[in-house]
Amino acid sequence: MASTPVDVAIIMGSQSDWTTMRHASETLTALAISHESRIVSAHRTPQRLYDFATSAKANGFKVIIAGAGGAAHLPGMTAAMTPLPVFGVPVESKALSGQDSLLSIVQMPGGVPVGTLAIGKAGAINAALMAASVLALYDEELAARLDAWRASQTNNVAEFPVDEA
Ligand code: RP5
Repeated sequence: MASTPVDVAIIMGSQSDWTTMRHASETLTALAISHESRIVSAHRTPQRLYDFATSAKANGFKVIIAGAGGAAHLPGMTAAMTPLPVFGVPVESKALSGQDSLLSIVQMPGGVPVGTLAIGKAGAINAALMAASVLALYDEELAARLDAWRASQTNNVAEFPVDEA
């Protein structure tokens, strides 16, 4: 029996990226979107990347979130090998604070797009929300959950600041 397809794949170049990319996973979990997370390195495990990217669509994934730091080729190489939408998250690197990751991911040549988010945690959360928006186009229940998530965020913003301890 075929296994149930998972909607979103979260891939990252290293275990060290999980501190950032877990925020994408947590956001998808909050929206009840099926997903799985894997370490796939463009440089250290190129065959794993090839196998993943070339079979991602056939395996039922609908959106890919790819996080990497430094010379961050993972999102772009993934986008080169799949027609699925790929959202790239620049992980904050030690040497250049993620500026290297950002430029590596965002400066794709015309014809091979990677939807590039902000450096770090904010980018990981927003990549998940972008994935949710795409999936919600054809899923009214998810669209309602996404609306509720955004309404909750709005309701949690206090009108006046308070002194913090
Ligand atoms: C990249 O190199 C990874 O995405 C990670 O952000 C960075 C450093 O990897 P580690 O040396 O911590 O494994 O490929």
